Amino acid sequence: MTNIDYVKVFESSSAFPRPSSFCPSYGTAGFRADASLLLSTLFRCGLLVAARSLLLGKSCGLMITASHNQVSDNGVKLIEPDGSMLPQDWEPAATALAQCSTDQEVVDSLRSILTTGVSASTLNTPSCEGILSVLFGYDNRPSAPDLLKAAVAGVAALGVQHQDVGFVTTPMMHFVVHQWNSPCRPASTHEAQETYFETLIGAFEQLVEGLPRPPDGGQLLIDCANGVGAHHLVKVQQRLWSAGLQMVLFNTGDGQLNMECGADHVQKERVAPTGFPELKPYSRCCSVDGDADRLVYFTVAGSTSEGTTMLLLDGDKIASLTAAFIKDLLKQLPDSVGSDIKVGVIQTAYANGASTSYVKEQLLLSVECTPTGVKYLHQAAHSYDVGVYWEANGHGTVLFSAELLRRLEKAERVCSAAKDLLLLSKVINQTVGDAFSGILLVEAVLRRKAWSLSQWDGLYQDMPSRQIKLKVADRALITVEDAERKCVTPAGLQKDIDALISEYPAGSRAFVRPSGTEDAVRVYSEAPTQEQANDLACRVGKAVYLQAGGVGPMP
Ligand code: G16
Repeated sequence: MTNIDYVKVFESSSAFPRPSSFCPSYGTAGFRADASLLLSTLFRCGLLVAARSLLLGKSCGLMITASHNQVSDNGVKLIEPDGSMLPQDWEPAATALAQCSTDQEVVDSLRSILTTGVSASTLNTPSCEGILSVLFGYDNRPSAPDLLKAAVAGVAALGVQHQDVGFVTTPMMHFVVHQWNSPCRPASTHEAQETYFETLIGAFEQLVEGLPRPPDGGQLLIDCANGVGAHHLVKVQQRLWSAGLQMVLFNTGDGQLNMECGADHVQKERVAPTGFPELKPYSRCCSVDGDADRLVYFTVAGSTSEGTTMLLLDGDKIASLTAAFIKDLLKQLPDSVGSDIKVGVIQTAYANGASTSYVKEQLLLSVECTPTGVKYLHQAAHSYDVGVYWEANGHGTVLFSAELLRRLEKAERVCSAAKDLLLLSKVINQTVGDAFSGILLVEAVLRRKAWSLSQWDGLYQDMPSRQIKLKVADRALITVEDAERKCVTPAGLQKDIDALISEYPAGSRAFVRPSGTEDAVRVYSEAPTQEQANDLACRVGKAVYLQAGGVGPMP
């Protein structure tokens, strides 16, 4: 890599100094912080993604978003040429570059990435300057334009071109980057976006072709979190209405992004989002997050004297519905195609215990548990022919192996189940978790099974659970192991958590972990009754507060 102009890198870097009190780290899904702190991080991510593109000889992507976080935050997600996330072995290099204190350190850190590399396998790949570019996408946060300029400056400092994809959801961006690097590269990123909708909607239309509309007329009330999803959903409303799906959009941008709305709010608080009409029992509703990569469904059950009961159909329920449907289809394949197909369901510690039991005991499928972060689940899903992964918060997808797709293609003319599985692999975004893809998937499966929301909800009954978050002075002091189910430091905290759990009935559990997207520590609990789950979460939260330097209100 001899043709890098490091003087230019040094000079460009000087326009984006790192605030001295800000020490960014690559977190659960990239970098995330208050937007006012992020100009240097975006410039350096521009350098990094351009360097990665040069090393791979392909176009990488950079999405400016802080997803479910409050509107004053922003962040960056880095995308590989195949549409996947930045490989984990690059994360330390990303953090080191983002934390450099001087422009010379930035140059040295970049030089180290480009010359010694962080992975030997990437070093020998020739560069293809001139024919590759970095693709940029962003959500509708007001800080996006300035951060985009910083990222563009980083890419330009390495002499790499860029393409502005514009307002996109994160999953659209992953799909577009994948398309851009495919043998049939689209003429423009706009065309790649059209291919995205055509692929997903075209497959949905075929899956539901000839089936009657649901008894409720196919109406789905969608909370768009005042995020970028609304911008695109509105464009496909008419076409989907013709296919029997009537999307009624709320929180399309008049209110504040993610404020008392969005998938994270609905899932954590178990309430309907603000801006929603009064719900009729079992009316179909769903909520996506700010960059539309998460999806949860919800509804209300019949009214009681105390009001209606909120029913949440979260990522675990979506995974269970999907895994059950896929399993049924696989059973219909002839032995020559499908006798040895390995199916796995990947979850995190947040998965409701009842969902894990349902998948293991009713569906008889294997379950794996990884740390939080779709980057871990996605990687684990790759070791199956069909890897179904979802986090309880609604982030997930299903990966089909290339070998299985080849077998299904051979069989599709003679076997309708093979054709259906192929259509599912198109409805389901293969690059990353995707709320729009999730809606089409859920709606198609419910229609195929002629199921109501209540029947779907009846797959299993959730264990009562509670999630809270609290602040500590330095959340890095809390370290965890065993897929985040055990706390290692502060020493003694896990012993206290175990002692608290032992005071609740068998089957109760709780854990603590530092968030990788917010300045917060998360506590999760499950117990036989809601009161017990609330109580356990609160008491574990107090123990964390006392032992890990809590600040602000004690839980
Ligand atoms: C991101 C990740 C998810 C993760 C979530 C919360 O989601 O992609 O895998 O579950 O953050 O992470 P944490 O608990 O570490 O804050 P999103 O939708 O915010 O990009």
